[in-house]
Amino acid sequence: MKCRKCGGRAVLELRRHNTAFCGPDFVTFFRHHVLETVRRWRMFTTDESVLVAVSGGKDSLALWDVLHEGGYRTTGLYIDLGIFDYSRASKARCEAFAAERGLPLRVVAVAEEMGAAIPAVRDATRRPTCSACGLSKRYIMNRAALEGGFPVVATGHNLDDEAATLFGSTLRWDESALARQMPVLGATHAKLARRVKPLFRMSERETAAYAFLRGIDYIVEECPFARGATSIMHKELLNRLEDTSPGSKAMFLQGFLDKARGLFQEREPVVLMECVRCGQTTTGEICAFCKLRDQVKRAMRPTERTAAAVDLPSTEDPPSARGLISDFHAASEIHAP
Ligand code: Q46
Ligand code: ZN
Repeated sequence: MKCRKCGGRAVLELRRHNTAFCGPDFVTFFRHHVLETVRRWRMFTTDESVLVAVSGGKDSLALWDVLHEGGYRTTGLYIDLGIFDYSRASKARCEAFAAERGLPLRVVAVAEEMGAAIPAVRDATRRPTCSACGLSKRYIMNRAALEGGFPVVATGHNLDDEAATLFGSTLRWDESALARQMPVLGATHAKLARRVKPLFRMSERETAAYAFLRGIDYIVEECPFARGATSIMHKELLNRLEDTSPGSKAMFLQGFLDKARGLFQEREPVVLMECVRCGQTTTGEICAFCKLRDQVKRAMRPTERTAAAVDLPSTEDPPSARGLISDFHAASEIHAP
């Protein structure tokens, strides 16, 4: 197998593009596609400061690398969820990445904002862990952007993430979720930062290959609470489809964006107000984050609050966080030169 660009030995075959690349040419190809996506979708310009939400995983660190190398002004944001060893290891990866490149990294702990880390929020509220976690992340991302003067937050959602989300929303015909399925969510209120997903055209496999070839030290393990998530099942189904018909995921997502999303767009006349407690946007009087914080406070006695805030497991440790979403490892996908 030969590299399409230089004719040298290819290390990665991209069946959906019917092509193959050597390492350096794949890196160039990947960067070109991501930066072209940023420009074509008008995500941000080189004059704007971009807050890049990083989790320590391959996607967000690959994104930060591409944007930094592409000449954009970036600052990382790590949200410490307080999920046992997983959070400690992922935070260390983000700090090392930032330090090696001399890039600024902001760290915000959910425990400080909410009064308890994510596992304790789960125990205190019985709300599905990922729902409380997702809500907290969106809230903290937006607030960190506003407070830091960043007009835009970039996240590392890739093609597999977006296609799986679309698949799930379509199965439920969740119209408001379909209306929000966009690589760019504009700032529809003065207190909302723009949210963008520059990797939405790049597959998980391609992103992992980029991170590997760039020598980025990322956390391979997935969050322990990801086990059994419906989105993982949807990803597996789409992977089977992609295996027999390369390009299916991209066609599904791009086809929706081109042809169907407009049908759902007007059906969501959302009026945003400011939360009377924290000033962040909400559709009611008090925002969902403040309500959740109240719930946590009510459910926990003072001693429990102290323990939860310092990330002591309140019931039991979650199952080991080894290779939960997939056993994919970039190294096994790259053919040795
Ligand atoms: S939502 Fe759920 Fe993730 Fe939060 S609790 Fe873990 S798996 S980190 S993307
Ligand atoms: Zn609020």
